[in-house]
Amino acid sequence: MSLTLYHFPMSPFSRRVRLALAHKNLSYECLDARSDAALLEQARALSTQMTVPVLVDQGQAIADSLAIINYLDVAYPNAPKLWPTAREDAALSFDTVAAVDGALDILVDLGSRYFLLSSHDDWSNVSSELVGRAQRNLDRLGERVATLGRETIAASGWSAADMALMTCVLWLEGLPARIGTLAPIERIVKLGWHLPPSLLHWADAHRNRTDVLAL
Ligand SMILES: N[C@@H](CCC(=O)N[C@@H](CS)C(=O)NCC(=O)O)C(=O)O
Repeated sequence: MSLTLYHFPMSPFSRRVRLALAHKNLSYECLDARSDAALLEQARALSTQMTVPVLVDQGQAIADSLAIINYLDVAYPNAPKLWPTAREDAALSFDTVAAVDGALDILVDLGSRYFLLSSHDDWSNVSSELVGRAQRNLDRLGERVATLGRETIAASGWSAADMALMTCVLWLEGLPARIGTLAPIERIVKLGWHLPPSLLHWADAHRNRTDVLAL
């Protein structure tokens, strides 16, 4: 088996894949594309997504964290499952990840890819509408974990939904302390969203997991 992961150490998308690989007990070569421009070019050349993470398994590249997670469950069926199989668990898990990405994608886009448009007259209307969507997703996730009555999204236990939500909370709560390290971080912090306290409380139950501590 030869697995290679191009990642950014702090990225919530990369971190959820690292948690998934840990859950599957898979060993892999981990290449930090943030620290080495040549590695970033290699990662970008591997797919049309132009984003990190990218996993290479037996010479085949898979881009996008969710595609990678879905792939791992299919390619390594005998390793612990990433997605729950019961219908209600599956519905909650997929919807949770959609809400996580519904928040993260907007905040990353506004703080980085689209930021050059911020001097446009319509920027504040467009960005406040989008940040409103991101906040609705965060609020929905906060309500969900507050009413679940258990520590994991799925009744069957820790799954890819928890990995996505945990890495989202860690990333968002850690942004203020990282201002000054990368330009988009301050812009994202200043967009005007907030993490519902119930999400921080939910994350507290998982902070001391060995795989989370190793992130
Ligand atoms: N949907 C993608 C999003 C990945 C993503 O946005 N990655 C960012 C890092 S957090 C990236 O590669 N940014 C560099 C770029 O877009 O050029 C996934 O889930 O993997």
